[in-house]
Amino acid sequence: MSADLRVNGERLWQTLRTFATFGATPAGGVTRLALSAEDRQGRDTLCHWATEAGFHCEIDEIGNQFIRRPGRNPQLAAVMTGSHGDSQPLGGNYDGIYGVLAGLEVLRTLNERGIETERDLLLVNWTNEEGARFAPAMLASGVWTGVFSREYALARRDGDGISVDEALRAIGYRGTAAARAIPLHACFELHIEQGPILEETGIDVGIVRAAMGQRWFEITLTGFAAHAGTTPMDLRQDALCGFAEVALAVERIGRQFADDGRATVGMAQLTPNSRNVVPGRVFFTVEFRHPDANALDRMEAALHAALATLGERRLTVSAGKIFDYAPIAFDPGCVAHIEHAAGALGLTQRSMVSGAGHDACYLNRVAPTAMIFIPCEKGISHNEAENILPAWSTNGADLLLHTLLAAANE
Ligand code: HGY
Ligand code: MN
Ligand code: MN
Ligand code: MN
Repeated sequence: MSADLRVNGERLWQTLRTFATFGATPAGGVTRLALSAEDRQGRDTLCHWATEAGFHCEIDEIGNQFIRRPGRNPQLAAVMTGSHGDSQPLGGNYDGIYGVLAGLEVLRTLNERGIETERDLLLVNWTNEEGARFAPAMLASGVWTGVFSREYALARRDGDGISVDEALRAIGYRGTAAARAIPLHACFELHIEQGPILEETGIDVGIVRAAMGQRWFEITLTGFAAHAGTTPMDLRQDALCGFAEVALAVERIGRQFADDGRATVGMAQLTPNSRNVVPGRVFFTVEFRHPDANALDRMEAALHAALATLGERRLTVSAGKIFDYAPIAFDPGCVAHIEHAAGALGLTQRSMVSGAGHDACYLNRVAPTAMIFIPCEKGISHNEAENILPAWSTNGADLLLHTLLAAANE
C-alpha cells in the first residue's frame, strides 16, 4: 500500500479533544476511572462514532468494547488493535485512549478510501486497564485471555465496596458476549511511551519488542491504636513507623536493582488516622517491575526480609501478592511489520522495552502481538500534565494504519 495513504490527523486530534472533556480536571488532565459516569460518556461516544461509520459494536460480559470492520474473508482470523479508555485518578489525556481513538481513525480512513482488507479488523476498548479503581490492572484483558476468571474479576471491589459487576450494570455495560479470546492473526497496541526516551533522542516512534514483568503486593501492618499523650514511646506498637521502615526498604530495593528495576509504594491508608492516636494499622501497596524474572524473585525476597524485621516493633504482618506476570517478549513477526511500515513511512525508529504494563502484555499470550510507542512530553504520564504533539499523534496513527494493513492482508 502506498506510503501516501495517511490518516486524517486533524480529525484524530479532535476526537482526543472530545475525550479530554470526559472527566476533565481543572489542571487539564482527566479523572475517568473505570466504569464511572465519565467512562460511560467515553464508551457511549465511541459506540456512536463506530456505528455512525457503519461498524458493528459489541460488548462482552466484562464490558470490553469490540468494534469490527469486516474484511473480505471473515473466516480468516482477525487482526486486533486497541487499548483502554479508563484513566488514573488524576491522569493524562492520552494514556490508553490515544490507542483506541487512533484505531478508530484508521478504520475511518480505510472506509473513506474504500480500502478492503482480507481479514477483519477488530478495535477494542479494554475495561479497567489501569487497576486504579479495581485492582489488579489489565483486569478485563486478563479475563479475555484467560489470566483471571470472569467470576474473580466481576467480584473485585473498589474502595467504596462496589463490585465490577455492579459498576458494569450501573452504566449499562454488562454485555452478553463471552469474555473469551477468539483466534487472532496478530495484535498491535499503539500507546504513548510514558517515558522520556523518544522525545529526548528525537526519534519518531518506538518499536516495543518486550515489556517488564510486574508484581503487586497488598500489605497490612497491625500494631495497637493508643493514646498519643499517655503511651510511653517504648510501649508503642506504632504501625506507621513500621510502614515507614518498609517504604524506605522498598525504595532501597528499587535502587539496588537499578537501572531496570522499579519499586513503588503507591498507596497507604492508616487507621484510625487521627492526630492524637498512635496508628494501629496501615494498609499499603508495593509493586516491583523488572525485565528479568530472576531479579523480580530477588526483589520479592528482599521485601519479605524487610517485613520480617517488624517483629521487633511487635507488629503483625499480612502480605499478599495480587498480581504477577513474567517479563514479556513480543512477537518478532509483528515487530517486523511495524519496523517495515515505519521505514516505508520515513519515520525514525528505535527498539524499546516497556516499563509500563499494557493490555498487549496479556494479548501476547493468545496471539502474535507487538506495540508501537509515540513520544510524550518529558515522559510525563499518570499525571495531569501528560502531553503529546499533534504531529506525534498523526505519526503513530499512520504507522498503525500501515502495520494493520500489512498484517490484515497476509
Ligand atoms: O501501571 C501500568 O504500567 C499501566 O499504566 N497500567
Ligand atoms: Mn495505558
Ligand atoms: Mn496507565
Ligand atoms: Mn505476519
